Amino acid sequence: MRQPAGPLELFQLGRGFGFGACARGKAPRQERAIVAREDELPIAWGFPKGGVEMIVPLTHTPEPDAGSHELPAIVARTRAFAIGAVLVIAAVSAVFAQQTPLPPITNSVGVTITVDHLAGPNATREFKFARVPSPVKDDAAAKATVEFVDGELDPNGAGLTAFVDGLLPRDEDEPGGNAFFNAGTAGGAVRFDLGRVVTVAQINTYSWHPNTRGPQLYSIYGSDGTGAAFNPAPKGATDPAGAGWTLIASVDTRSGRGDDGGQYGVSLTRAGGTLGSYRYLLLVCHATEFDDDWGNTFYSELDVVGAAR
Ligand SMILES: [Ca+2]
Ligand SMILES: [Ca+2]
Repeated sequence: MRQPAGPLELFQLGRGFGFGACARGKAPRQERAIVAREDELPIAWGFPKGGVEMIVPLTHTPEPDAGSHELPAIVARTRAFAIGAVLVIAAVSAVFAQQTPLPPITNSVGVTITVDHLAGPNATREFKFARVPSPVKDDAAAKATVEFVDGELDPNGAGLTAFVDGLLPRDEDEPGGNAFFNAGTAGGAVRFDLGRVVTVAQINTYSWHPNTRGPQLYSIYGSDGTGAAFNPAPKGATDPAGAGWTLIASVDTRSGRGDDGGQYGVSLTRAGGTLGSYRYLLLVCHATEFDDDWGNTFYSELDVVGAAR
């Protein structure tokens, strides 16, 4: 798709708005416009997937002044929106020009975070990684109760049971095979009640998506739930570490280079020991980016491996 040649303007097209550039076509009663749906805006501005190019019929011969013509019925525009469109696109372009900086990774003492990433044809429904074990059905979280704590779940997902049901998505973009927070939100938190205190040797998390919903960005906490300060549902800015929870690890699998799509397996272990003894786990998930609304990770499974007795 070629770059828009004319001034940026906002059009109303059917059910929604589209941004585009309008340039006069050779026919006196037509205009050529490059438009894209609102959710494709960042792509439309010179990125490969593109918007759609369309010929918009005029109902009268355009005036010499390009800013004075009307496209009734199909196209409604306002100059104020056009200015807004320019500002929005400038901001989006600036974001694309610089990669999202990686936040520092913190984890509780001695916890090793192993990350395996499979891309393209190497990512299969078996979730088979070089180091991280594949997901299993009979782990210590298999019968856990997964409870909503904070945020807004995406109703297009499989719901919270997807974390522990032992089922896996069959391809890289299967909303019904994953749990994830809603589009346009910063993330959220869920609690796993293992039903009893478990000495945890390993926690493994899995995700799969072709772009920015693939990487994992979360902190996970554990608690036995007995402390006087224990808050089972710390929300918002409440630090779980001050509410009876122990930080086990903060995980960030983003590379800082591109969308990082693919399949991820993350394994948390502690050399020579366990991760601790917990009845409850608190998973605090963060969107991987805010360039668009699609940054909340598609989580396919969370496994808890109990220590051998
Ligand atoms: Ca699952
Ligand atoms: Ca499992």
